[in-house]
Amino acid sequence: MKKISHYILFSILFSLILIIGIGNVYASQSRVIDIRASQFKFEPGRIIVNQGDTVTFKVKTSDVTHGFYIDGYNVDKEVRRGDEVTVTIVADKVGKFKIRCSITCGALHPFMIGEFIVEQGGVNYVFLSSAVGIILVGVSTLLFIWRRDYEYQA
Ligand SMILES: [Cu+2]
Repeated sequence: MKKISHYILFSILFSLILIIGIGNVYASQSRVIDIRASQFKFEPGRIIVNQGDTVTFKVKTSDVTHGFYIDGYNVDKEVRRGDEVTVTIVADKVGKFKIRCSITCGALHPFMIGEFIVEQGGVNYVFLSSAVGIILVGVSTLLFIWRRDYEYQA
């Protein structure tokens, strides 16, 4: 009877860690990225974030009206001179996505392309090590109790 309750206690502890862990193994952060569009480029031309990051783009143009379009992320905004257009997304898809100008802005408009790269999220080592620590403490406590019970029986 006693042993069964230990099992239950340990299972509850373990599933609790799993549930919390699913959301925390990957450390996500908020980023603000300033982008300047001009004929015929985006600066910076390459943006790299981690999966799960909340990314806010602040887009300005330094000459004519451009479009700010990101493949696969359903972003398409018109950016006029003098305006700052803000777009916030959660980078939930891993991969390389093209940033394009979606408004014809001149001869080399089709070549106005940038890259938005979403990398597999970084591992949250603080969380992982504390989870491992809790599991170790739990297991050793159980072993201690089991051994003690066994010795009492003998
Ligand atoms: Cu353009």
